[in-house]
Amino acid sequence: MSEGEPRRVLVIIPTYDERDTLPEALRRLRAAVPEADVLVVDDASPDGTGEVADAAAADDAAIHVLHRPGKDGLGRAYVEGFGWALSRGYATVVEMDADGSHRPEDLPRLLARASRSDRPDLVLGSRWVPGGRVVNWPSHRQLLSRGGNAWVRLALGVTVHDATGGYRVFRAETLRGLPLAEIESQGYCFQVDMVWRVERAGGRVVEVPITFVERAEGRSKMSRAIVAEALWRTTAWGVARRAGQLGALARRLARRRRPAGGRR
Ligand SMILES: Nc1nc2c(ncn2[C@@H]2O[C@H](COP(=O)(O)OP(=O)(O)OP(=O)(O)O)[C@@H](O)[C@H]2O)c(=O)[nH]1
Ligand SMILES: [Mg+2]
Repeated sequence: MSEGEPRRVLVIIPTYDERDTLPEALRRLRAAVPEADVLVVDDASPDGTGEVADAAAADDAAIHVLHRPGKDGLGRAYVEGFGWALSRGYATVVEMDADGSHRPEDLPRLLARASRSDRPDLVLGSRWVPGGRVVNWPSHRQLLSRGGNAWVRLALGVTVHDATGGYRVFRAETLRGLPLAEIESQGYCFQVDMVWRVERAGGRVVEVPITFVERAEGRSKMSRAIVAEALWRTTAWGVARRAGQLGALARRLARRRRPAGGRR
């Protein structure tokens, strides 16, 4: 890339206690997509992930680290990372976990899809489209993911099959068009929130099959609280959406009953 040319791709990796997984994720990512820059967003991990990220950044000018003062959820970590990316002129912004579940070797395919001539606003790495796979996931996790996705399609009218996954490619303009500061959702719900916002804004979301691999090291941050958050927020949004649809229907019927141009 020549001086002054806009930087192209930034991969954001949020981390909390990922000291054992981050170095390998960075090594594989830099090998698979050497042209991409990387931003690690660490929430003051007690296990020292922030220092591990700093050491990687000291050795490699393409790696950057954003230190946040404490654990504040995946959603806010991403929103801060998006702001960092947009203020530096990146054209493409990628979300990726540190735990090895998102294979860096799949990223060239996602990026190639993002730059096809139909210019999707958001490309999702998807486990639940033909060709998508999960490896080493117990059946209760598969059930939760499939059930969660079926639920958000029903409740919100989201059209995609993997709205909860966190391996995705945004065009910078897509992010610029969203009210990022308003987003309050945290875990899986954050991922659903983002897809739904892009679809409601009329954006084009496409899915590319990926192989999702259960983490081999470290500890999952998935918790009951995160599942509960996803359930109550999506239910509240679904109810508000149905109420809005009913209100619109009632207004349409009332207009139809009123004689044309007439007054009551
Ligand atoms: N900065 C930051 N990163 C987080 C936070 N919570 C989770 N992460 C990171 O977000 C990514 C996804 O979290 P995981 O623990 O793998 O959770 P998950 O992928 O939803 O659950 P599993 O499928 O069980 O792994 C990982 O890179 C985590 O380290 C947080 O509060 N702040
Ligand atoms: Mg994970």
